[in-house]
Amino acid sequence: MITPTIKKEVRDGARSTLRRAPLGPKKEISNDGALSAYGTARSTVKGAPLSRAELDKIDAYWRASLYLSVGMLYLKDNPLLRKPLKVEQTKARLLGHWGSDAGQSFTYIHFNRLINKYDLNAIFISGPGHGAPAVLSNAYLEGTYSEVYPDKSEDLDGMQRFFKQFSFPGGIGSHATPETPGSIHEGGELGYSVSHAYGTVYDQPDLISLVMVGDGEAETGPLATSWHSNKFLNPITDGAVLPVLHLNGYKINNPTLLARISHDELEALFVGYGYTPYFVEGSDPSSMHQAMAATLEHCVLEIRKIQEEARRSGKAVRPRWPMIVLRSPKGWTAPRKVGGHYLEGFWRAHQVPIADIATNRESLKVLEQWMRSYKPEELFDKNGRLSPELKALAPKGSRRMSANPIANGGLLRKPLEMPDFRDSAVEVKKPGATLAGSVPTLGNFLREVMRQNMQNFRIFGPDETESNQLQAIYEVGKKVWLGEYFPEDADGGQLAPNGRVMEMLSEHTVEGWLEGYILTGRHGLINSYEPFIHVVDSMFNQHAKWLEKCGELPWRAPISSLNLLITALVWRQDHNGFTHQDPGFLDVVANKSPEVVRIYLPPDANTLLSVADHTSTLSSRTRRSICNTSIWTRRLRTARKASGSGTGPATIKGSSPMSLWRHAATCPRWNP
Ligand SMILES: Cc1ncc(C[n+]2csc(CCOP(=O)(O)OP(=O)(O)O)c2C)c(N)n1
Repeated sequence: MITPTIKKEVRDGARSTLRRAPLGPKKEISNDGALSAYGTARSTVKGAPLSRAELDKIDAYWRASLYLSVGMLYLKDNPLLRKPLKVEQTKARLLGHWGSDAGQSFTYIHFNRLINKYDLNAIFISGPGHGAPAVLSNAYLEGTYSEVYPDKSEDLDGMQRFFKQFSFPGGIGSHATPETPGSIHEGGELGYSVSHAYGTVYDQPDLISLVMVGDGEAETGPLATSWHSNKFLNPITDGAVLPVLHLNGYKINNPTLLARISHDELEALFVGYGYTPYFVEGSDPSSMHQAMAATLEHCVLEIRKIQEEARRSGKAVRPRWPMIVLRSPKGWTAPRKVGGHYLEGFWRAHQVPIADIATNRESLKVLEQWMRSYKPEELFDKNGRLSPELKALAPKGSRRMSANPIANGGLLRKPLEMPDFRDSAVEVKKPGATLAGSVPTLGNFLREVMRQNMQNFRIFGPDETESNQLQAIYEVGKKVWLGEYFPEDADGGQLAPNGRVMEMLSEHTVEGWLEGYILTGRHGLINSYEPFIHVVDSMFNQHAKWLEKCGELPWRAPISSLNLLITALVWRQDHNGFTHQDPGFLDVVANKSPEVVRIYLPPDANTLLSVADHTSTLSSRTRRSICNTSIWTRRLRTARKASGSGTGPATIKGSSPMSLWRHAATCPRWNP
């Protein structure tokens, strides 16, 4: 009898592993234990790079951002507490989130130091998004907010309006929504921060996207799979993502899984994903400042070293990219207990931490004391402006993460160089007589589009580009692959470290990449089977909503369309039977405003070419989310019957081919 073992097949003989992995909780959860978010900093990277004066200033800047964050949640008047706080100066309905603000702001501010020191080109992506006060307060401290919204000026009146508008009727939402300068990711529905972040850095070699990942968010499927994006990052031609897993321990009501597994297990998880995780853990501000300063700097230098080495040698190998695990208390710097219940360091700090200020005078007092603990009088001058000494810590101009034009990608977007689509057309001598596949014909055209746009156009898909018959594009751009290579890959594998097609079997991840790519000013297309594009229904919704909101903001420049080519129609159940899903993705698209979506149903090869040309050109001018679909079979059958001939442009009695094709789209401007 053969005893089963964990076996690893290799070409030159089998090797097996019978070692037992060192799993299982090894460390107790206690205030002194390694899993506690409390205490003096514990960190992988040692060192204290900050002088006393620097540390004090960074701490003061952080306090300023935290003061503003709490102010946003509660106040509609008396912004700097120049008078004792009264209930009527607070908002009647308290909304927003506090839990992740301090950790996010802490990371943001420490990265500012490195932006200044190394002249970094960086953006910040707030994974949970509902930590928006952290991002908004930093945009305000950097002056960007007042530049974009002059009525939210850097003075007492402006601050009062800035506070009041947050989560207030007619104001802004409590997430990093499109109104937030510097944001390309609103959070809201959790799970897409890492794929968005990677999408931003492909083909942007000097960009670092600093992404804060919620530990709750990290439990979602889309986020869990998106860690693999590092296998598609070319250190020569792409920038870098620096993920910071925000291990603040709790979600809305529950502990997070990653905060309650052993240190070894957590480390092994991220090593397994191909990262080098650096830990920064604790709650004592002074030592945490030093630990975070040292760790972030170490990571930036490591990123630079990886990139310099790859760019010098010309060898695009897959390195172990750095990442950070920041374990800090949820609601850090709030009172530890209120009314006998744990607040800071517990799930109660997730949203508005003290909710009964209107009915409980004691709670109002606690809130006031808490806000005053940040010492606003030391941070802002008599007019309500951040003190010049602190202001000097913020990066300048477009180096501010809130003002980086990459996060308003339409500003940087270059139109695609478009070949003439007629050059790829199928010759039609007489109607209904020519047989030609639509998608292969499109593949020929996309190959030419790619050839002329090798730096700002990519094609994405879960695993179906070849199955969808788009393989002509591989003549110009192969599939990105930074993993290991086997000899058989040379036999039609089409893999290359500098490819232009991105395939991973996660519709979520490829959709996230494309969104990140176009939100930062580039162009692309997803091809996917109709039965499984449903997987990203909800991401599509979120992107469409983002676009709709952007349309109301004059300062947001239009970005390229999100193009989806949908193939393998579910109407054909003869092959896969009833195992595949339904054609309902179009229902999801069709219920969006026509201002943001277009559906095209091109019934033959040449019409599909015309659609591809139209949508690509359109994307250069307007803000559109377009569903390029090839759901065409039923309409064509109607046409075929009428013309009595084979596949190809057909006529229905009394109508020209033009008018027939026109019915195949929801776009009034398409002129096939
Ligand atoms: C996909 C999804 N499911 C559920 C929610 C509801 N929700 C909002 S916040 C939250 C907890 C998030 O925890 P975490 O990501 O750790 O955020 P943080 O603690 O940093 O605020 C949940 C479940 C959501 N926003 N998105």
